Amino acid sequence: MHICRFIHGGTFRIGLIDGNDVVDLSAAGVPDLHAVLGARHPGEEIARLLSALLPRTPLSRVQLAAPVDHQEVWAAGVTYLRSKAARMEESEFSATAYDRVYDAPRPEIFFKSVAHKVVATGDTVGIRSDARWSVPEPELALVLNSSGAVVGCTIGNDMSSRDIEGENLLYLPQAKVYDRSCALGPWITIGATEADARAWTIDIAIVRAGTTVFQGTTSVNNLKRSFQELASYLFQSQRFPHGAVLLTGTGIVPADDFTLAAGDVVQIDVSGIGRLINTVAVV
Ligand code: DO4
Ligand code: MG
Repeated sequence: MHICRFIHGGTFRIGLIDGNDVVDLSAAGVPDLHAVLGARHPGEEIARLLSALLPRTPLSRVQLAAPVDHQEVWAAGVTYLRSKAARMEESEFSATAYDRVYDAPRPEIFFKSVAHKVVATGDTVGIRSDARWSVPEPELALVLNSSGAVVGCTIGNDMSSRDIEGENLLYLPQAKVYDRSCALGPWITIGATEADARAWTIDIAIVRAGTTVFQGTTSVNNLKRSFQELASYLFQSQRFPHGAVLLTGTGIVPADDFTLAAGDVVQIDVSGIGRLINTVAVV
């Protein structure tokens, strides 16, 4: 089951993807994502809402919005071996830190975005004008309720400036947080267990002027830490009344000579969810 945010008549609405249609749950009084995802049983709450006849619009005619409204977006890092190896290559200076955090009990978790800055599918992701080496990071994103339980999953792109991050670990917030550096979408998939999600694949293709210049694939099962382990560190000594979104880290890193350019199209597929697609612009 997929829950989306979409724009209709200039307002943001909550919808349910039903085949080729979007059913407008906001017509039944749903004000925001938390009203559905914060319910004790989101699936049952949706079934209850669907007992009324609600307006539907073909998905092809709907403008999807990023599937966050009041949630902060956080991100875990160095959770796949490929990410650890890439960071250690990128910076001799920080190699030990990446090596240590991969095996440490406490994961790396950093703040990524406030909700209103998150880019939706179809919109533009950014590369910094002062970065020389920019990459997308295709990641499974966990949607957590206010108790820290996983209630859904979406696709995330943790856009990153590798030269800035590699120069000094203390520059990580600048490498990770800037305009259009976080994309989420196309919607939130609910009802999958962690075991279901671990059978999913994550694929990325980067297309430049009609030619695929990078392709990569990984399995969610290569994620070293459990979903609950990551969520519990995020929720340690911190409350999220509307829940939160947590990117789980990347398992795909392009070769060191690759950098994104304006106009590139980044397409990320997660087999159990769908496709997140964005065009790159310099910000
Ligand atoms: O510490 C660097 C960031 C790691 C990251 O974002 C990832 O592994 O996905
Ligand atoms: Mg990342």
